[in-house]
Amino acid sequence: MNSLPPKPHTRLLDRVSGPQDLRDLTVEELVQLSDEVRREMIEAVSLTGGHLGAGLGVVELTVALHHVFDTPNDRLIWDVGHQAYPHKILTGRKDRMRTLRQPGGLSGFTKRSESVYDPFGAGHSSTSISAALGMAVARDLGGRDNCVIAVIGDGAMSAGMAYEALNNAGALNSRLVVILNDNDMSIAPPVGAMSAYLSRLLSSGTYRHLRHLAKDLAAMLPPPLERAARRAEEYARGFVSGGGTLFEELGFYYVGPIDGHNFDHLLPVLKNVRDSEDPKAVLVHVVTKKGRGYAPAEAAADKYHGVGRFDVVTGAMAKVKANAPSYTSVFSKALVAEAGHDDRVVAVTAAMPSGTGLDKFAERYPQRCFDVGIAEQHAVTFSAGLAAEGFKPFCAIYSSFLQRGYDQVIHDVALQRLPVRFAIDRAGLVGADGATHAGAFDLAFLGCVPDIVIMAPANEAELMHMVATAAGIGDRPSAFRYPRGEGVGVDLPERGTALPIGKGRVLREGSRVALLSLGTRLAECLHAADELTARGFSTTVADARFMKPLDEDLVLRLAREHEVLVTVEEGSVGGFGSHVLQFLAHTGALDGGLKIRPLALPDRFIEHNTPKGQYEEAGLTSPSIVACVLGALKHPLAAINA
Ligand SMILES: Cc1ncc(C[n+]2csc(CCOP(=O)(O)OP(=O)(O)O)c2C)c(N)n1
Repeated sequence: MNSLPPKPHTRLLDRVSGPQDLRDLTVEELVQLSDEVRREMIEAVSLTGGHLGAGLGVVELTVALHHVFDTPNDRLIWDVGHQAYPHKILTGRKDRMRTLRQPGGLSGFTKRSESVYDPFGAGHSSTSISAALGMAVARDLGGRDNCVIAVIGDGAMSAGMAYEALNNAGALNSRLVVILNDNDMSIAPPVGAMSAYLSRLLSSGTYRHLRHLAKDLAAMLPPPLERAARRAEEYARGFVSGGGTLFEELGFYYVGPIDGHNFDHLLPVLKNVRDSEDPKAVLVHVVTKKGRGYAPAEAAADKYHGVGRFDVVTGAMAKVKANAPSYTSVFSKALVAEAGHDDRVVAVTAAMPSGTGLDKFAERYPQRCFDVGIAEQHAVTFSAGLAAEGFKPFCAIYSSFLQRGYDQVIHDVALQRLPVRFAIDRAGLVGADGATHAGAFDLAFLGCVPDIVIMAPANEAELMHMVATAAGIGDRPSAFRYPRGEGVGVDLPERGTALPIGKGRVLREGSRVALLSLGTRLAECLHAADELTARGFSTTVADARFMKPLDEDLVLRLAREHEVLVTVEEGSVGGFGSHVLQFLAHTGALDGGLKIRPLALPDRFIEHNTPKGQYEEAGLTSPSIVACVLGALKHPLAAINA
């Protein structure tokens, strides 16, 4: 279906200002409302861009949950939060949907500060069961009786954290509902044994005929559920016992699989689960289709997971004019080039093959590329194992997701000096995905780890050189971090050339001011230098290339030969500038008259915006750099520029 269903004259949705308005609707009305929510969501996302497929797949589930449960008193927790657009439409945010992911607008994820209907914020995956269990236990301790429901996808179920939570929940005797939204997709097709297990559950338990269901219920359900089911036989519709499932072994009641687009299945099951007084966790296995109801998204669930603007009728995505290849694609090209020269080069991704560019590597070298699922901790230690056996693993993980694997970086990789190469994409501020996805902290959290080499390219050719450099570092771990988006448009070599370890480069020699950049803010430094030079302040610009080992000769020379030294990085406090300061403090270079100013991200989370807007807010653009220098020099124009 390419075109959407015709618009009804009176929209039910217009009468729904919150979940209380859909509690009395009939099934027919819920079906109509679902169509309207779907239409509303497609139209909004076609204008704003954002996550499309996941939300379309849970429209009926969302409507059913708000129909059956007493939200926000009952706590509804969406895993990742990227599928919560229908939930936002139904919980009083319909009029702001066209501000999604825009500066000052709605977040693309659930967020506590945005609505009482978002009891737990998300962005990173597989946290929902843990959070829900905490809330369920808090409810018990507080003597309340509300329901707590976590909705988690089959992709998110591949993360260790989800198992930790299931394991705990199965033993805690606290009433909790986990809805496993099984659409047989992560961003890419799901991987691993759990995914295969869920498929087997589906094929063995396809929705059974009604006459079997009452028997199934009597056999499997706890007494209150059984009673409720007996009261109304139609309540039984949709129940199928998986019998002896993994989830039952973990201490859950398992209910399913049920059709997540069919209210005749959803409503009785959810009502029974709601009314159960049994202090035991229940897992409801719901089967949905990602992209449901919008043909282009159904046909290409991976491509429509997250989209830019698109044409609703044709599904055609708006072309973004690219001036240069993206850092991600350059990393991919560079790694393929390295792999062609060395068959020990292997690549690891945690469920992000296209996001990291490793899909291209996998096309070329399918045996040497490993998608381990949403499992960053495992990805790191798995890479350590590969390195311990002499391979050259490139572990490609977004900066913010690498936070998940931090202990593994220290304990399994660095402590053993294993040469895992970390390709850290989405470093720095990432724009519309906002604070949950910002790559703000990797320089700080890696910089304090002994023996690791840390690089940040200033442009895409430098990235190629850093991939080659990392390939050659065989005696310790290394990392290179690069931003989301396109490069600056420099010529690219066929293959990178290894750089001298721990050496920076000077791009422009001056005498009074030195700007020392790490990463892609170099372009802003060069603009700032133009401006400063035009105002009569002779300015040196240097690219550190390495945060670790630090180019101490370069740093010392810049400190000794200039009146002002400004460091610039797209990372939090505690990163590059802090290391420069630490080093200079011990040399005594700070005891004289040097005015040093470390420019880093401010000590607060930066909300979603355009990357440009975010960097302006962070004070990391050329006008801010100029203002910082003028301020250090106590120049009268400093106040005007600030
Ligand atoms: C820790 C972490 N790693 C990776 C991601 C990127 N990511 C966002 S959604 C997603 C797929 C989730 O799949 P699933 O849970 O099945 O939900 P669906 O989108 O299919 O509804 C991934 C890998 C993330 N958000 N958090």
